[in-house]
Amino acid sequence: MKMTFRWFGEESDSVSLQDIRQIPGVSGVMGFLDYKAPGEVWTEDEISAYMEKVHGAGLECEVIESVNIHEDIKLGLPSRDVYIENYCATIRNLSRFGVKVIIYNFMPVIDWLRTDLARVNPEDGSVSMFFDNSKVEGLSPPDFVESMQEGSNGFSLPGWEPERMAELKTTLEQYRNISPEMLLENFSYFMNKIAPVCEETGIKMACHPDDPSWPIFGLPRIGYSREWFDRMIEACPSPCNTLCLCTGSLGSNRDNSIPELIRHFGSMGRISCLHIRNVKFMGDRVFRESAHYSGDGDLNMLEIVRAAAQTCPEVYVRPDHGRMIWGEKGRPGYGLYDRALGSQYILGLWEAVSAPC
Ligand SMILES: [Mn+2]
Repeated sequence: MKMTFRWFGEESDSVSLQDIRQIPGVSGVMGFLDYKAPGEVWTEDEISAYMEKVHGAGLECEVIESVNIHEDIKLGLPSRDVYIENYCATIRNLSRFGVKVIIYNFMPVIDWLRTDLARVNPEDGSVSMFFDNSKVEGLSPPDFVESMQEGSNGFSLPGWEPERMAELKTTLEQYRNISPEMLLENFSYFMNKIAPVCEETGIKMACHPDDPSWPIFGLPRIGYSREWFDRMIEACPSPCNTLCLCTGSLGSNRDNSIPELIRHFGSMGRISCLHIRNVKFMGDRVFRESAHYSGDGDLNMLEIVRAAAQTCPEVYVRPDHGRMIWGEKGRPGYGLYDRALGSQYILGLWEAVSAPC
């Protein structure tokens, strides 16, 4: 297992590389070029400059989170072939700088969604992201994005970049006649086109689940259950077709047992990355993002880590969204303190479950 930390780049993150370097047991970042739009080629010069900074701070960058998929690929438009070619060029370029895994998601139009980005937890004054499904019902995505942006502390949220949002209405219209089956076909087309390049360069693609893990706003979705992920793997059996199993995203849906999902896909060799975090249910499809500690939420972190240590011991791990604590201000979910605590908790569990009896 390699413990890592997400890093959005100097301009886009309140956390510095040195901050990350000082967290015990964290060997690298899950890196990102924050200025690249979906569909663009990441050039060697751009990657080289980024890697120089990360390596200069004494950290690795073997995972990229994310190279986003252009909407035309998900929609299956004829223009997708150009964007897939660009994606292949990016895969080749990243592989020359030691990258082993590329995370992405296949969610139409909207990325992860919360109804409150900064909800104060009354018992201790910490601040969590929160989701209440009843607040989404009856709202249109554009109304929704507006309320999300207001609470983002001035940071642009991943997947909610202004350029993408400008075209939101048109894109929503284009999805009207796309069923989940068709989305799966478009996924299959994409994966099977890029698989030879992944195999030749040794890169694994890691699909991040939909968040929250059920269909939303009437849009087609395929990445939220064991059944759908089984079908996604069948659609492209290449070993490069893997998951970034996010315990909080999949855990938002109570039908998903996270330790079981990890055992299932881990023993198939299909988990390259794990995002580990906890959720606290507060009603039906109502939850908040809690501290990583099992006792603070509803997921069993010990069983999650045990399943991972037993079925995918070589996985890249990072603590996922944390709360805002100790007065910290930062990108929602991506402050330093709570995620650093989370990393130490996960490392402790991992050490304990891996120790010989
Ligand atoms: Mn995640």
